[in-house]
Amino acid sequence: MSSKVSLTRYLVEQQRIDGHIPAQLRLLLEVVARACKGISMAVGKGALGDILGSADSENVQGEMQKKLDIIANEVLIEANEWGGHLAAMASEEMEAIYVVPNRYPQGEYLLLFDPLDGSSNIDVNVSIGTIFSVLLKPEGAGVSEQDFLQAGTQQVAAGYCVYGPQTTLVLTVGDGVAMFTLDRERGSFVLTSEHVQIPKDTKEFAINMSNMRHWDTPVKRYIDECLQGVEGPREKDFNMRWIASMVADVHRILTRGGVFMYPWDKREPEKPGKLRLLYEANPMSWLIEQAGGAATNGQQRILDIKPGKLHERVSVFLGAKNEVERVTRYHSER
Ligand code: AHM
Ligand code: MG
Repeated sequence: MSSKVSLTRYLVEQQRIDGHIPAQLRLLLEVVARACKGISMAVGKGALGDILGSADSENVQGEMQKKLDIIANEVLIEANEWGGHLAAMASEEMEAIYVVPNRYPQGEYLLLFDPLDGSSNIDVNVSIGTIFSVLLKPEGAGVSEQDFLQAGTQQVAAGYCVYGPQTTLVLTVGDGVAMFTLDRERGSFVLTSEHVQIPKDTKEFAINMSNMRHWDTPVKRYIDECLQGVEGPREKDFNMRWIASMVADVHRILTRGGVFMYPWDKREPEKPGKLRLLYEANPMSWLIEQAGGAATNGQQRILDIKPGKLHERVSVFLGAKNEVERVTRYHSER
């Protein structure tokens, strides 16, 4: 890989060589990256800025918002609303879609995001991130929530930015997965890995074990077999990691392999899962598939799910292909 390829150059070359990134999409991705730089700066201030703690408000999911949830949401909206590349945005932190105001030109793309994923980790200085997904607005006048209800296979770009010891932007436009590390001195994202691939097998799983007693039988079976180690049917010892930031757990999996699960459980049986389909599961599932992994909800490929509503939730099993296929098979065998 040639040294010091900036995100801008990578996108220009994608546009030029493959022709599958139209100029407006390139602009959109650059703007998202710029917003992520702004969020990274805010995150880095920690207790020195007015960013930690609760905002004393609830989002549409009934979850308490942190100050940084709201700041990150505003940064993304302000960066993206005026460029002319978007028709509307949707966010974990907003009940309704945000239509680009009339004073700005309207573009043909829709941007969805979880502005600050892993909110419970903000105040304790553990990795958090921004997740985003880009769709094309269906033809027709105006824009409505219905326009966002597209299967994950329709995404034209997806990615996340993880704010950890390093700030790393991870992106797919359907041509593999590329990672860009923020060069803090230069203020630009630099390409640091390309054609990322996840091994098909793994000895590392990520799940919140404290929910074990609430899990469904297939999930209990899968984890129980992992825990039996070399003496059990898997005949190998497994390691466990759980960061409680999907962004950071997925980043570890894209970097060194593994499998991530946030299944349906009996705590709130009417909800299909905790994570949101359109701006968490779909972009992550596409990245994982682009890296040779798999992603299902236990029954079907996540990217094939036709969403019924904007903030729809879903069970998530993603990562190493053979492990995801195994736990999915356990769901069909019960
Ligand atoms: P958030 O978007 O409100 O931060 O919630 C999503 C997060 C994921 O990043 C993470 O995998 C999960 O919630 C952790 O949940 P739990 O605290 O139940 O382990
Ligand atoms: Mg989230």
